[in-house]
Amino acid sequence: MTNTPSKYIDIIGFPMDLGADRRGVDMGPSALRIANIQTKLEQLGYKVSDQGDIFIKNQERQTVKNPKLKYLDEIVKTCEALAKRVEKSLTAGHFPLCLGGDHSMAIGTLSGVAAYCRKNNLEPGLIWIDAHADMNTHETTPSGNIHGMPVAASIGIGDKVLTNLYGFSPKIKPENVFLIGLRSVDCLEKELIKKSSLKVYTMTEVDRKGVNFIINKVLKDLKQRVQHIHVSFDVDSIDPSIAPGVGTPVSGGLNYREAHLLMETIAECGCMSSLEVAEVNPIIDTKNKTAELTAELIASSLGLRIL
Ligand SMILES: [Mn+2]
Repeated sequence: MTNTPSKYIDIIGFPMDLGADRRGVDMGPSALRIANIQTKLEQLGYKVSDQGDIFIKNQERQTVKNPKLKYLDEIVKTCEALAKRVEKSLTAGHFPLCLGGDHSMAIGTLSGVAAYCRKNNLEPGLIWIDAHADMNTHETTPSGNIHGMPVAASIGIGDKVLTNLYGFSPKIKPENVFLIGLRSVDCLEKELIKKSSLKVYTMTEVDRKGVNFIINKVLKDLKQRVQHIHVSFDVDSIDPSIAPGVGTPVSGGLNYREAHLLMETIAECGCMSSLEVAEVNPIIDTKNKTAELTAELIASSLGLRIL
């Protein structure tokens, strides 16, 4: 188990909005850079290398071929490029920080993480912080949007083109996946979750048990089972009253302190080996406040403390 995140952080931008079929989230990486993410991390003592964005073709230059898997070809192609970059960063002993982009990016990020883990004989684990379960497949999706499918694809459920992305499947064992913050789950998705061995903490559990209890339990469980913890943070997990600029806002999310406490506790554990943030949408934001909050939360997850 790597006990401290690498001193070297590689920022990888993934300006993807095809998985959400809605413009705006493609500007997420820029919004996070404008919120000074690099400086914030350098102030914590990290050496940060911004590797720029992966090129993704505009929605306007493409057509939907399969309405149940919209923009599949471009998403697969670019997620494979992302996987390659993530794997390379980890192989160099660095910490990849992927800035989205809609959450379809996680199919790529997790492919890179899983490929690195396979080669190094490490078991990967995943903390998925999200208002949604992202457990749809082409058969259950009401929208055809691939950003609702990355958890399913990563545990090997769904269309083969997605599950086998980067050449192997599954990327991660469902029992090593912990979902926190859920409050909007589609009907058929619920059935898939119940049949799976995913560990799920909905907002009801957050209300009852509190973030402190939940994240400590998740980290303790994961540390016993895996050697690489990836955190996938969908900014829509936070309440839209403080994070309005997200792909799919849902009321009843994490409040300001709950979100920070979650990230601060992850930092204290010292066991996170890679991180991605998804779904920042500057077009429906107010003066970039959602990206500002997200940049603060990233800093908290990498060691920023009040004292
Ligand atoms: Mn999501």
